[in-house]
Amino acid sequence: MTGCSSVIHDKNTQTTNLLSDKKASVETIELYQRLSELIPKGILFGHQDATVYGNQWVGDSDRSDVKEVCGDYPAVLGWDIGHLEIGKPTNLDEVSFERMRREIITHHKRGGINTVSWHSNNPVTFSDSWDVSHKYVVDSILSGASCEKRFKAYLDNLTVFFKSLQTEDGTVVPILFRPYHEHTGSWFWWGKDHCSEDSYKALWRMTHDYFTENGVHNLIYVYSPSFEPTKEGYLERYPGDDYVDILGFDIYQYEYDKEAVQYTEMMNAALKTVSEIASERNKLMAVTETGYESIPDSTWWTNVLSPVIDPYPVSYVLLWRNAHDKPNHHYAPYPGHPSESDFKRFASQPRRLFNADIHAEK
Ligand code: BMA
Repeated sequence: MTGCSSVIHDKNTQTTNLLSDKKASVETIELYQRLSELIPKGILFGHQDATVYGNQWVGDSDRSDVKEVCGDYPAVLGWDIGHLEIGKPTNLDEVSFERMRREIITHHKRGGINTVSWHSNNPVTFSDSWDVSHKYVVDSILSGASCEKRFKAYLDNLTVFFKSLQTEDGTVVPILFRPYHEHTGSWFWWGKDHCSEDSYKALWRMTHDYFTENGVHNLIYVYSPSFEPTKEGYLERYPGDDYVDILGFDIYQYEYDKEAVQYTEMMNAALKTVSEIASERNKLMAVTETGYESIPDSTWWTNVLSPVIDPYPVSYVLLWRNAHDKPNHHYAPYPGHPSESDFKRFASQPRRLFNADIHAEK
């Protein structure tokens, strides 16, 4: 990054809030400041659902596959609140929201950082995020009719949850919130083929406004399209600097790309483009989702991931989940995994930041 920060400490040690939420809480402003300050030190390692399940375990306490391999928790924990909107007690991957709340608070107290994505159900068809059978869901939400009312009730459920993320002393835990992700693809109802550029931006802004107007001030907004190599493509549906704080993207390696040629090319193109935009707009950047399902390349960490991310001012890299109920659906190693020793090498590289590395920074 470029030495940017969202908080300027003036002579009276007051903080100036440069976040998109002009009423962001002090802890939220400070988290962004802390992320800015960590950029020169390295890249935070993140893992989705890391402390609630992993390879052949689910629901244990104080556990994480990554910790069992390298001795420390990820610095960033990823969570998904899909199904919170419809009032279910568990998310779409059966993580209970009670447990998620506890884990978010615990991780915050141990100095870690939490990010939340949202695989929202389709408010028109009542099916899941991937239901694209109705083409105008976003427009229906924005229509002012019954769907808008229903969707605002979804946002109300999220509001209650975000506000409930409190430590014993009443501090509300700051969250890197990443809604409506991968929207430049068309696999979710908020995707490219299912709404105009203006409708997507309007959905994002409506959501941001709704939360800020309803007293949710612990969110840092993270924008994360899928692969978009050009500035024009990346910014086509960008809701604006006043609505976004961190610029990310989701890119995966796939089985057909065994040598990682395409993955490396895509990552490089996206990292270059997004680092330029981030510098121009004084934003942080992150790799908001990545990985190689089941990590069939035993040296993937040091041969593929490190070399591609290290030249860029990346705040954090989030690896997707290690499903306990889908044998090949894992993106981080566990004890006995073929990439275990390479991950240990990766974790000991100078620019890697895990939980303990950032705890002292808090
Ligand atoms: C996908 C897969 C699914 C999961 C969804 C939401 O990438 O991991 O199994 O339900 O994310 O977490």
